[in-house]
Amino acid sequence: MIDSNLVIIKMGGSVVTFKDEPLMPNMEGIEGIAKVLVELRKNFRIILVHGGGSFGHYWSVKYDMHTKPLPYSDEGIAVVHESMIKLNHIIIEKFIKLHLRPYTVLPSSFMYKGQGDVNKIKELAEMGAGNDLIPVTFGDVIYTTENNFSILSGDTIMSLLGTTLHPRYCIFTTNVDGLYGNLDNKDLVPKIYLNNSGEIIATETEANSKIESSSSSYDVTGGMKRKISEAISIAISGCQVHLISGFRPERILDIVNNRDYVGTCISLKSTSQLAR
Ligand code: ATP
Ligand code: IP8
Repeated sequence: MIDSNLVIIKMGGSVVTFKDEPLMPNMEGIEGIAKVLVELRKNFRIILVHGGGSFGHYWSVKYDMHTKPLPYSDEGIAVVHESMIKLNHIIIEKFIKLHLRPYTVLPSSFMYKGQGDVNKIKELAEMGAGNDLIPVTFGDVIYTTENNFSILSGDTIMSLLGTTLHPRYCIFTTNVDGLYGNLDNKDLVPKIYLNNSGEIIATETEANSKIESSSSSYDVTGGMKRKISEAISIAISGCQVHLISGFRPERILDIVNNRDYVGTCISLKSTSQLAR
């Protein structure tokens, strides 16, 4: 059953940081989204996830955590985790100044042995009900089992939360307008329809359209390719998934108000027919 009052949003690392400049937050990107959340919070409960951008990804590449087999170096684990806490702190501080009421929840508190803990995830949705609080979590390096740690992408967190909590909308923001069928000519794919097995049965304009993807050289968690596969698993569970530019955050309001917007919507064929 869809929780029609809940929206889950990922602030991509490409929005909240300058991905090409190590350890550089993008304060305009953070502020732009915060201002829209002030409006959105009037009518919806929100859970926010943010990515690592030039914080977590920068250090995980430095410590070779994307190429080396486990276990990672202790120093790498400590430094990546600290950098994510630092980025989270920058975001939270800005949110509070802009009159939002964020409440950080470390991903390690709702993960157990590398899997999402359903009860703790449900608690995330509960803690933002009946008050103004917005639970905020983020991609991180987390303990799994047998002395191993693993990088947990914010995109994977989106799919854990989306498939467990069944929000009305799951929205991924990045530094591009949505999914491009062709990265070179920025040919945007506005709609992707899936069958119940998650196979793409049609795009807005043509059946079985081929979607190209590539990932940035220091994206240890797989960039856009990973994002699309997580988005598909959320959409299969019945939730509409939207990919939009985080630099045009007003598009979040267009989505929840059922207005036309620039971006990519991924949904089950049956869900999209019901919703629009
Ligand atoms: P982070 O993982 O740091 O949170 P993010 O969630 O903001 O980052 P990225 O992983 O940087 O997102 O993915 C966005 C990038 O994906 C774009 O900047 C674009 O260059 C790249 N990309 C690769 N293939 C495509 C595609 N087919 N359509 C759109 N963007 C694509
Ligand atoms: O940026 C991974 O989260 P993402 C964060 O959402 C780290 O892929 C620690 C690299």
